[in-house]
Amino acid sequence: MLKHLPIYACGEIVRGFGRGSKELGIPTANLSLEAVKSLPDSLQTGVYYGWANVNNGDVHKMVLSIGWNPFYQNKEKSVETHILHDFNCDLYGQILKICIAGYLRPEQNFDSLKVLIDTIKSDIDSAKSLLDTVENKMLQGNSFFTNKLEKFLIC
Ligand code: ADP
Ligand code: RBF
Ligand code: MG
Repeated sequence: MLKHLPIYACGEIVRGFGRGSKELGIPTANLSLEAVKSLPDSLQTGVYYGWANVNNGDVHKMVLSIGWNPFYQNKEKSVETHILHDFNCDLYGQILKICIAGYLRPEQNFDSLKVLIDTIKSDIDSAKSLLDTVENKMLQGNSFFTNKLEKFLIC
């Protein structure tokens, strides 16, 4: 599975349950179903790190969750990106581009919301330092992030 990385993907940011910001204080940009389906089946569920931009803007570090969120037992598989940047607005309808650089851990269930939040915060710390390697910084500069952006094009 890991031999497929890095993976580049893009799609429209759609609405989820709205829990990321409200319950966790960690907003996640959820990819459209078409974009989720465009990812290889071999990409296992779990937590990943990489790079992301919105509507061809600056490329920021990100953490990514792929799966059914066992803590919430979602019925639909989701691909959610928390971008390590403060946006002052919501991003629904905009185009998210991601580069999945590496795998962190499987999705888990937790005894409390606090443990889920603390675990995501530690994922963020890991991603920050892992993305500082020369090899991973090169991915940030890939022309994929600046290539012509066509709305609703799934690549
Ligand atoms: P939803 O369940 O609808 O995805 P969230 O609470 O997870 O709701 O996130 C809401 C929205 O917050 C995202 O879709 C995006 O538009 C916005 N947002 C603001 N800042 C960020 C960020 N740093 N990373 C990801 N999304 C963000
Ligand atoms: N949800 C889980 O149920 N278990 C997890 O282990 C888990 N890990 C996550 C790691 C990261 C980096 C992020 C951004 C989200 C994670 N989530 C996990 C998803 C979380 O429950 C979800 O973002 C919120 O429910 C809002 O949609
Ligand atoms: Mg979300």
